[in-house]
Amino acid sequence: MKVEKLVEIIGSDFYTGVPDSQLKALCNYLMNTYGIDQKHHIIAANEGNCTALAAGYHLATGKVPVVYMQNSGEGNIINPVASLLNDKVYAIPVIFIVGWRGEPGIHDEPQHIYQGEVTVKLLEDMGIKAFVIGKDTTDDEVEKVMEEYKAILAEGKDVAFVIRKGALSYDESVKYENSNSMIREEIIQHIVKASDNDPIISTTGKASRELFETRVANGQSHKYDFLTVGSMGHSSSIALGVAINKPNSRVWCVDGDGAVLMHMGSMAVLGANAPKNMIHIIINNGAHETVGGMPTVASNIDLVAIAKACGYPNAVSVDTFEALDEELEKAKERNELSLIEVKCSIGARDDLGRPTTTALENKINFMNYLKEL
Ligand SMILES: Cc1ncc(C[n+]2csc(CCOP(=O)(O)OP(=O)(O)O)c2C)c(N)n1
Repeated sequence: MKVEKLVEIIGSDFYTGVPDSQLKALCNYLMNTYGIDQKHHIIAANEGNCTALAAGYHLATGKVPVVYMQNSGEGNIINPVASLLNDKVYAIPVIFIVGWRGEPGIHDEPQHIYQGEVTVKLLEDMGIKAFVIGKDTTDDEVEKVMEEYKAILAEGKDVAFVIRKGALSYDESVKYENSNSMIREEIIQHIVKASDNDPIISTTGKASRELFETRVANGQSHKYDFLTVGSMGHSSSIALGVAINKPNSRVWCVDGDGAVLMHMGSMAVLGANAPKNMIHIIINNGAHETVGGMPTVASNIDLVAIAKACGYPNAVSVDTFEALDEELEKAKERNELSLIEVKCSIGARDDLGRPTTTALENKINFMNYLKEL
């Protein structure tokens, strides 16, 4: 169905979410219609934040907000849904729009398989009534469901539309760009070169796919890399766990700005622990590039100041390859926790592939490699 029709049927004037490639039609519609506008559309740091923000909107207006997200975000909403929205607590009505990655029977990446299996069940377990919208769902059907939903929402309960692959369409496109010049894949090639044989923990999305392909292009083993294919926002915590327990090895984390924002508290814990053997690199394109390029708030925040305030003894920002190479070398030499923010453009190769090894193979190879260190 056309996204404009879905929005019209839902009839809400406030949307908050974390972008999803499967909800690109909705995300692009919202960006074209509202951009980022406090009154109508806010991209929040994680889906739990979206849920709480939506709750605040309801408290202040009495109206029903919409939270949109990929199904990977269900884990992030469980706590605020169960202990804030639920009708045994504050009975706050919210409409969720959930992109269904990993739907059973439809091929998808390993990180989506289990989440795809439990997507509808998890919503139902959380007391959220779900209706699945597919390519063949008619506008009339959705209208009818929305009529039922209105009665449910009026009781302070929550409802969801689960969106199958290709179910929503939007004819307009949106171009997401910034003024940075370095491209992420080349930044990763420079990091790989500097990292020698050190382990690298890389973040969710195209960064990990580009790291995988960089190893292939270099004829190198994948054993050095732990690709955090799911679990967005957690790669720096994984790296902290590795760094603490492998004190004689240098450990790199290649992070994204969207991922850092999603669980920013991890930077405070990293700074407090300050492992001497860890280098945290944030590739900052101010966007959720992997899922379409929708903006994060990271273009307007000072990640270096945040890192320093969290206790990182070293933090710098670079926007040229010369400065990047220089800072990579300095970080290697100093034997102290270091953060390097790398300003990056928005975009990737069209023919970028996906890891050809399984997640389990990745883990086993990585663990075996760590044993050698
Ligand atoms: C909890 C969760 N929410 C949403 C997603 C979908 N998702 C995958 S990658 C990505 C964008 C990551 O942005 P960033 O860290 O800035 O990296 P970039 O894609 O820009 O390189 C999103 C939103 C996800 N995987 N998990």
